[in-house]
Amino acid sequence: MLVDLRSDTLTKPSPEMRRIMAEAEVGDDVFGEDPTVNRLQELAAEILGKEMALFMPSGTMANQAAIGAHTQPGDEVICEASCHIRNFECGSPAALSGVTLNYIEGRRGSFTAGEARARLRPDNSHYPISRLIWVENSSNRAGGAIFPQSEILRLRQLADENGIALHLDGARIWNVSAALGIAEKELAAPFDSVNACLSKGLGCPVGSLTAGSRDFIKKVHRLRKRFGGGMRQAGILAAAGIYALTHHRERLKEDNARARRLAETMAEIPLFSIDLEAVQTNIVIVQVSSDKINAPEVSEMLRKEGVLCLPMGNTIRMVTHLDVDDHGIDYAIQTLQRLFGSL
Ligand code: TLP
Repeated sequence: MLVDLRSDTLTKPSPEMRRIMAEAEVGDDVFGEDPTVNRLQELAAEILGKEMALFMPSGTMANQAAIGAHTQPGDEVICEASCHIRNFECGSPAALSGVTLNYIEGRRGSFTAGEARARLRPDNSHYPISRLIWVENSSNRAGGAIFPQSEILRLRQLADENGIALHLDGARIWNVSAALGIAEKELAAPFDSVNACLSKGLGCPVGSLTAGSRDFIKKVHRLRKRFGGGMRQAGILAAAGIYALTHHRERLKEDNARARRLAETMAEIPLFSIDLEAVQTNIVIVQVSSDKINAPEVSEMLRKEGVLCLPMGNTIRMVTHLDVDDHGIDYAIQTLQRLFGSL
């Protein structure tokens, strides 16, 4: 038995998704002539509640193009310390857009409007210009925790008072929507722009979406070309996106529930310490709190039993997804209890 919990990016397209991809009507999307890409973009704009959406090759490119579209070199982006753009995008905000990140050490990946307000730069020639506030929801590194929507509304007010843009890295907005029972467009409404990934919980092989106003998407479109992300007969990939948006959102509640079961099991094993309150969607991050065994060793022991997880520092991460069912989670839980229950 193999239960791969390293990431929700590991899903393989289902036979039905592959069939729909193979049959997709295509054209050259750099000419704007791929009907399936155009359909996906219209559907995404509708679901995310924005004027327009653009199909992007990856979440990283979607994030970096959004930063580039909102800022000028020398500007500053206010974000949370653990966010993906700061830690896992190889320095791209500096390398591609020439911006610096003014990061807040928040809680569970979120921060308050008061904390953001304290980071705003006065209008003085010594300072960078505070141009963009960045929210990640759910927070990857905080174990899938949800950024409180009430605080997001306060951030909107702060952004309006100061003429700043507000962006959402909603790579896993679908899981947040499933957890809260709130539509994605409502979650995205306070933001000027939003990114969402098709290649994570939704189970597509490739792709992300960026949504916002017509003017914003025009800038993102140019940056996508500059970054080498103009795609040709991309309808084959967009077809998977349309299929996933239509068929795979509803089931994300199951992934969230499975992550919760995993987390509750691990909370009972003294070797692991876990912030159970942070486990609100499909990610579980536990600390290995022992001086006898470390996270890579725990991960290796699990691997030998067919349970794959991701060691990060002295934590291990497990992410539930489309290709792990209840049977797989039962096996992972039994394996954790058997290997570590008495340690
Ligand atoms: N996250 C991946 C890895 O890069 C760590 C994962 O396995 O979780 N925003 C967030 C919040 C993300 O978690 C990720 C990917 C991205 C953006 C980037 O998406 P891709 O991998 O499509 O460039």
